[in-house]
Amino acid sequence: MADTKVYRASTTAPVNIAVVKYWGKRDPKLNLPTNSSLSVTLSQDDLRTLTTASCSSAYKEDTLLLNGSPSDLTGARTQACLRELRSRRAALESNDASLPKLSTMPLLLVSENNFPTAAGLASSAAGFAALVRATADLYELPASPTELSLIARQGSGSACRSLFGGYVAWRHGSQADGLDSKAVEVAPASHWPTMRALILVVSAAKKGVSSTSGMQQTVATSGLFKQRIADVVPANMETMEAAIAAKDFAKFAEVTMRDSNSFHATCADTYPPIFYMNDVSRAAVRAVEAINAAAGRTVAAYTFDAGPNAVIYYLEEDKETILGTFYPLLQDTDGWKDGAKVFKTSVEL
Ligand code: 2P0
Repeated sequence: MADTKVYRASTTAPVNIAVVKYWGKRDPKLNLPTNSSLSVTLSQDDLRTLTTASCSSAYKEDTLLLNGSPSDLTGARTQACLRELRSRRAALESNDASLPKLSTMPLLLVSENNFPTAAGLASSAAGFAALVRATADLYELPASPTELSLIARQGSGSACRSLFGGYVAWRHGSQADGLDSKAVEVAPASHWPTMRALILVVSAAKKGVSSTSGMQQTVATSGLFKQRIADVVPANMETMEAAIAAKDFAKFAEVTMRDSNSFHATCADTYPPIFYMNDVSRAAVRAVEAINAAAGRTVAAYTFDAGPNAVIYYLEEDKETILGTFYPLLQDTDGWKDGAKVFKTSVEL
């Protein structure tokens, strides 16, 4: 009798926010970056993607349901991930004839975020990390998070960093085949468990210039970008790793803010220029500067990705100061419900 059983595995993957930013590809096809990057993984209690991967010979074709809606699975990036996962499963099957032939069965991937889609938070990192790990679990692949990061990277660069909790580096690597362009844990969340992040959702609008095309334009046209890659990022990576090792918040904060500023400066230096931050983003920068000046020490650090939303890092011991400043400010912004507007979160264990 034909095997029509449904095989299934579920997993979750967290969102990560870079403190040294990935921006630029040296190989767009393999999704290899021009520079290393480093991120903090946020708690899954607040922000995560849950993905169930299943396969069955009773299914008709590969299908992806994203937050309840059918989504495109035919993109080159998704296909690269699925091809790699299937070929690893096929290798296991060819070594052990007793294994069911899952690699030839159509897949159903059901993916959901626990944060409002309308919040405009980048979800491709958690999305691809969850897709890759759920399918790897379904296929019972003996792969470490770093090995899976090589696959998730091909879905979306930042996704490779969402396979770990805590503090994570994506080493840019130098090989043409990309096999050394992978994520590694710099420190577990337990190393510095008082780290917190506040996400200020400034706008839920879809960004004007996608990260993928924006970074290509920057690589092609920005002179400042060359300096960022040659000098700024290598120095920031080194200082950031030392700051994390020493749990030196002032240093961590300074590099975080400087690196965000450097990234947005290269965006402005792109021709034509790319602007992700808006007036509200800039007000958040000023608010952080004011909090730090009033405290007489660094208690908060801002960072912005390819959009206007601010992420503020701070330590638990300073929460009264940070929340006291930002909550009232946010409550004045009309049209926003609290839950979709601000997320207070910790670092993922
Ligand atoms: C980062 N960003 O390091 C940087 C900071 C945005 C600004 O990674 O083309 O969606 O899919 O590899 O990963 C956004 O870029 O780009 C990103 P692709 P991705 O988090």
